[in-house]
Amino acid sequence: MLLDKDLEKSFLNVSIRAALSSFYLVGKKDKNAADKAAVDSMRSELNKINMRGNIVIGEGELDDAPMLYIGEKVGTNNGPELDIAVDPLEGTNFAANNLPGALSVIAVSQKENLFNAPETYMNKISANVNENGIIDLDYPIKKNIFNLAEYKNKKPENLTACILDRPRHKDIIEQLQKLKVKLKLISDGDVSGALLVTEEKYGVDIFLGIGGGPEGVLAAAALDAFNCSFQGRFLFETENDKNRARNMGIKDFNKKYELSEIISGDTIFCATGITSGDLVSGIQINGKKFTSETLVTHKSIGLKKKIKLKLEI
Ligand code: VTB
Repeated sequence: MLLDKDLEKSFLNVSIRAALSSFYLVGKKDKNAADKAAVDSMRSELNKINMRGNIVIGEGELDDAPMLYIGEKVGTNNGPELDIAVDPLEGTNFAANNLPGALSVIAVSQKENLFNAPETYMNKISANVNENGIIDLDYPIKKNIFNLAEYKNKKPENLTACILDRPRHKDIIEQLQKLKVKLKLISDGDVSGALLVTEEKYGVDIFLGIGGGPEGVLAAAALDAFNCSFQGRFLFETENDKNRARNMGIKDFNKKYELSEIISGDTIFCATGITSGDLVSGIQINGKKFTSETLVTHKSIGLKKKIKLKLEI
């Protein structure tokens, strides 16, 4: 079974409405309020769709998140069985501080085709490469850069690497500097960071480093439609992390996940801009109408484009 065009329109609407709701809280210095607005709206729009939806990645576990928690059932309980991953507000700091890059993100697959990711860190790597063995999480940085340079027919100093600006990345950043690779250091928003490898115009050749696991799975859904490569390895630091992983059926805590193990089958991915960023423009309000821009991918029909819409508020 494939995901039909109507579902694509429905999820596009979900993503746009969540972005609009959050937009009203942009620059109000209140991350939680901006997040809650996106969550409430996303949940209420999801519940209008004819489907039996299961949240596999959401706001957290039931104890911590009253809405869009992992395992929550959404939709009219009538229609296809779908797995849904959401990040209603990716980049809460961006929204609270009115900075570029806040997004509403959703990814959908048929039941049991989307990895149920624990709320832990993930070591990730992505690039616009569709051959095995060019980039790999287990290669030293130098090997990844040299392989990618050869593959792209560029010199290492003409490659750009995107990475979250965190003390934990000090060593990787120093190695990249030694190789004279150009850096794009991002303060948050690694869904967008990982997706900047998809097209030359963004000027990013490789994304790497440790960020959120759920964000890794969301990015993987879009990277799959772009035929890019992605690998991720969860990092389970505490006993609590390990117990949660065990409960989710993860046996090998050190496993390196390939893209095909994270997402398979048909998928729809939507990322709507709340504030304008590298990937998409933010919401603009003009009287009773607003304009939104969404990156939409739909794997089975090869759709990967930005959709700009002017709609009634
Ligand atoms: C990233 C980024 C998010 O968390 O996953 C990051 O995409 C990782 O966590 O926007 P740390 O901030 O602890 O490094 C965010 O920055 C916030 O969820």
